[in-house]
Amino acid sequence: MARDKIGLIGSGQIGGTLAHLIGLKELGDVVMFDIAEGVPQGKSLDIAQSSPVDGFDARLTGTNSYEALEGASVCIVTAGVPRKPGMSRDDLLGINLKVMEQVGAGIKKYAPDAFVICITNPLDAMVWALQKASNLPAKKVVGMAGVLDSSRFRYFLADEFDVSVEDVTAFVLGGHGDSMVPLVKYSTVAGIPLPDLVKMGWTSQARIDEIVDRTRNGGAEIVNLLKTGSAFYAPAASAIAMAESFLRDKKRVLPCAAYLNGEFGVDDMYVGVPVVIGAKGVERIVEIELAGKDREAFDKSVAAVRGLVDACKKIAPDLL
Ligand code: A3D
Repeated sequence: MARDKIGLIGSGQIGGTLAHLIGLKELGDVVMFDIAEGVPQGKSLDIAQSSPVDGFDARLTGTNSYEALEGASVCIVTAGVPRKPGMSRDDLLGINLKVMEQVGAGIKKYAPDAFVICITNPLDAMVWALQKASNLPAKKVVGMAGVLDSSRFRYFLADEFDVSVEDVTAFVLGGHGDSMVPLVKYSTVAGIPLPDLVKMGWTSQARIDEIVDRTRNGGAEIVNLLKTGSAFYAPAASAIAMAESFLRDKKRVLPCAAYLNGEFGVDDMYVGVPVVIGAKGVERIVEIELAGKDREAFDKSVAAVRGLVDACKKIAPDLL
């Protein structure tokens, strides 16, 4: 059986880490694309030269031409520019929106059957724009944020309880940003929900509140430490979990930015919700019941995403 081709559009910090992980996990051959000349070529050659040491077989190539993505089964998009001092959120939105238009056109032409995972920020608006620009079926275009936000939440909880990360499950829903919604009720240690663990005296509500807050600010915490650039190891690992579920038809239940058309009372928008990812892409949206404070927080988060999508519509009305 021929190996799958995985296109990485954007070969920066996350792109390079993705390529390395794909090699180590033998998920397929990798085509790294970027507008920066030499960067995808240099990174792919460097990683390829590690393959004899680590013992993985994968063909890694770098390119500045979309043509090389021909026939890709998965495309992971990190192309874009980060926010620089003096740049407003709308400035960034305008620039990355143009990038999504170019990337969408490239995918549409050369990899129309691919499962597409968008990571570029502002995530929920960019994945929306990418789906419009590529015109691929909405179930084949998803955004990565929830897996990362949930993984941060899981890590902090495992640390708090001094238990294995493997035994902690957590769900973070909503848009990717300050308004994300970590769902305490659906987060567990070996199936025991957090509110029960508070009752059992394993932790206090105040500690849970602090962890929820730290999760919400997880991205900013890393940006402040790194000073140049943002997180890339955990974001790359998270997108790989999504790609693997598609390529191996694992049907994992993962929180992803998925296209909602009525589900959760949301129309024509991408928002973080639990989905099943299998060989057909997003095979099911898991419409859990949200009530009380969780519903309020989710609605607030949806409103924040709506604001970004409306700004996109204003900047690029032809996308619609
Ligand atoms: P970075 O290392 O800057 O890589 C971005 C790459 O995109 C650079 O190599 C650029 O040359 C390239 N690029 C720019 N314009 C184009 C274009 N038109 N076509 C192709 N390539 C282009 O960034 P990074 O890898 O650290 O992060 C990538 C993106 O992910 C950024 O938008 C981050 O904000 C975002 N991000 C999202 C999350 C989420 O959880 C959603 C987490 C971390 C980072």
